Amino acid sequence: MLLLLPALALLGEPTGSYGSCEKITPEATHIQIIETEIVVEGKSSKVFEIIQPDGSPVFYKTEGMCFNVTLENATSVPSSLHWHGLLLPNPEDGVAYVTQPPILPGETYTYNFEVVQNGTFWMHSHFGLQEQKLMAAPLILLPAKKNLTGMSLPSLNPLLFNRSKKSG
Ligand SMILES: [Cu+2]
Repeated sequence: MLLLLPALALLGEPTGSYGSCEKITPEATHIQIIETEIVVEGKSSKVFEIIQPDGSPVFYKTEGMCFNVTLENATSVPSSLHWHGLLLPNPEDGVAYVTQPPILPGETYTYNFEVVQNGTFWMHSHFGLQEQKLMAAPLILLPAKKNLTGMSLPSLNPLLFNRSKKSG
């Protein structure tokens, strides 16, 4: 029992070693989670989707900047998004019932912390089987202070991301 105490003490630890990013900022990237429908081999299935205002399923951020995301739960069920593999203050980790209460339908939650790494990651729900129902998307952290001229971003695997929607 005593061995568990140091681990429990880490929950809710304040930011600190990751630099300062204001919790509420007006220029936050608005990410929405929605319910949608896909058709696979002629059969329709209800799934989730993570979308940005421009319709892109891929979220890009640059190392050294603030993450600064407002997540809107536009589904009919509680949820949250986990930023897989990111080094961040524990309260920003996005795991419902572990580091935060779930975001209820129609509500928003703002995540903000300094991006301290680069590479290819992903974001996904840790709530129930939402991840298995496609509440997941690429999350790419571009390197800071590097000349990216002439560099092309990787194209997405069409098998994963060309969804054929039944409607809308
Ligand atoms: Cu994960």
